[in-house]
Amino acid sequence: MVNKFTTFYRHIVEQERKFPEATGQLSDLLADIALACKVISLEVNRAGLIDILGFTGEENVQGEQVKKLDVFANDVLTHVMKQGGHICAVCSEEEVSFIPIEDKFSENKFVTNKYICHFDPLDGSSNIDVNVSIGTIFSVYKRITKSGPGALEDCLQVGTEQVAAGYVIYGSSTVLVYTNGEGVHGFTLDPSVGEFLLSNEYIKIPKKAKTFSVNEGNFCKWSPGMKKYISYLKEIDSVTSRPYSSRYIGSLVADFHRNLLYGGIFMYPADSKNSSGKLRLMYEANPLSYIVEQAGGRSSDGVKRILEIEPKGLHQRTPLFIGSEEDVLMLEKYLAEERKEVSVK
Ligand code: P6P
Repeated sequence: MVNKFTTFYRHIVEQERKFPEATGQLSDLLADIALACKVISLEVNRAGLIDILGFTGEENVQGEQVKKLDVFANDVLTHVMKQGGHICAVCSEEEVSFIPIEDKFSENKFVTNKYICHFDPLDGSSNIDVNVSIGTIFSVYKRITKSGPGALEDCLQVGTEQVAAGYVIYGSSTVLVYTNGEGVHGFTLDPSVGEFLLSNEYIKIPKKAKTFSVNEGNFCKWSPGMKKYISYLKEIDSVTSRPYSSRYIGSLVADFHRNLLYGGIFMYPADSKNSSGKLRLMYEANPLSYIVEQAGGRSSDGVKRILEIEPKGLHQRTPLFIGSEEDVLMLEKYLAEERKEVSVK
């Protein structure tokens, strides 16, 4: 039975006690992220009332039309991170490069801006105007450089180096899910008290799914192995619970959250148009992969574990297959067969 009045901050402080060397900075940093997401949640839920919908007319680094809420979410997160003093750099989908941040307490003998953060400030933002759930994704690393503002090497770290990761989904309720390496935990925002209250502790993803999530509009652009796998899922075989149900919202955080709780495999493969897929390694694939592995699931680019991909750029894309372990393994088998057939030819 979950204790109803465990706030997010109380939970992270209790988690912190498991690490004797902890200084409390990561707890404060995570609390700052939660604060920023409460503010974003207010705005997202109010967007229908205020004329905040629609386009700013500008484009972001992805060449996508930027919605005002994207800009707002990015600004709130960046501002709160700068104020908090715990990080040396912010990286965001909305920013071309990383934002270095001075050590606010530089007169101290010890370094206080110990961390760096990657954010997708408002993922799925193309769904804002049609009231589909959207979300904020975050990923936290310890800095590599010794002091002062952060550098690119602090920002381009392999996913296994994450110290915390999470997302906030703005849907019928606002839910925060995070891991700091000690399991995956979910909190629901109670707007009446303005607190994220523990609602789901030590979340585990079912080992085998009955649902697959993929944009089948791209079917003709997929590789033969990918096509074969999707066709396999659609065959009728009660022993292996096929055909699977197809569930695709087109909002990564919403699709991922459903699969995390109910089981499922989410796929955004490479295709003939996007040779590296569409989704971003640093602020989409890595944080969700850390979470899914902590929940007992699996995540790969079809060949390699996502968390072991050495990043080359802040906005690097990767194919993403993530969710229930047995299903991701099955998908990887189909793609391995394909590679074998290609190599024999
Ligand atoms: P497609 C939303 O734009 C997003 O970045 C993710 O949230 C989502 O999973 C994906 O793109 C949907 O892409 O090509 O299926 O519309």
